[in-house]
Amino acid sequence: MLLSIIKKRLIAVSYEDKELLANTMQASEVWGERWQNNSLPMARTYMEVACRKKSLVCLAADRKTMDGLNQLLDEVGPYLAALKTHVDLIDDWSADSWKLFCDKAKEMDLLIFEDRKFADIGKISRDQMSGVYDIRSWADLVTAHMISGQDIVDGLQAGWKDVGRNGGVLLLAQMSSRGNLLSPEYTETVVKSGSIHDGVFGFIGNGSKPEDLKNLRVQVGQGKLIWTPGVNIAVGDGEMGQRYGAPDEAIHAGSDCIIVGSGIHKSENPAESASAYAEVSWSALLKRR
Ligand code: S5P
Repeated sequence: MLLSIIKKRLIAVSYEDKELLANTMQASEVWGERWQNNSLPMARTYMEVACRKKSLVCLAADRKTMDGLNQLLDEVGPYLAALKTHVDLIDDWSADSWKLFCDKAKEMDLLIFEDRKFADIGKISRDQMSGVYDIRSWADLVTAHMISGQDIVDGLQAGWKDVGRNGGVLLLAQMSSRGNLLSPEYTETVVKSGSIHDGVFGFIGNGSKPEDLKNLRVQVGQGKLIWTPGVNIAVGDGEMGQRYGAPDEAIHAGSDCIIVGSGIHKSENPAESASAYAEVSWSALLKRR
């Protein structure tokens, strides 16, 4: 009994020490091997932002009006490291209102991630970075499927280069949705070619299954980042085939960022929920070190 109390105290002390240490530590110390093995500027920017904000949370801001998006960002921005958008699902989108929204996100020290899930050939993907939404001018990160081959990464990178900006591509290596067609063999192929490509920021892994994530981390190695949707403090099945796993388990399994949507924007108190996800994710990272 006495022994277990002492043991618990020791664990608590060492955790507090780590927390204290983290306040003064550099991102390189907090992220350890991940930092050492990843020199992509955008990946390091993310690791630094996560340390400043003490959060590994990317908000999936799946709201359909500009007012709804702005209100959500005002409430939860301080608890996030990144903001994920689906620019084409907003009913009252305009270039001006979007610019103001992105400026606000930048002021809140957030990476902006357009989850466009590009899948076309390289040159068309490059052109799709411009067009009405002009994604290349405001997004720091985008998602892509590698089903059309690895030229898609060069195409997207060329899109950013066309406007003199840097960005990173997150390749979908796994998905969280029931019945998806991303087989283990497909995952392996995506990771093999994506891991050696400088334009690849990292991979989307399945947050609903920690064992899938562990396998993915082994294949990816220590360098590239893994970001995971399908995460909710209330684990289980979500709407229309979505599945959820626990945020801390995802990070212990090797994820570097939890992508949370409904767990925050559908909560009765989004700020409270965002703060809880930030706390869980940051503590899990400190314990993983
Ligand atoms: O496999 C995936 C990949 C992505 S990027 N499963 C996903 O759910 N996503 C995205 O993450 C999805 O497009 C949505 O914006 C978010 C999850 O939202 P939630 O409400 O289920 O947390």
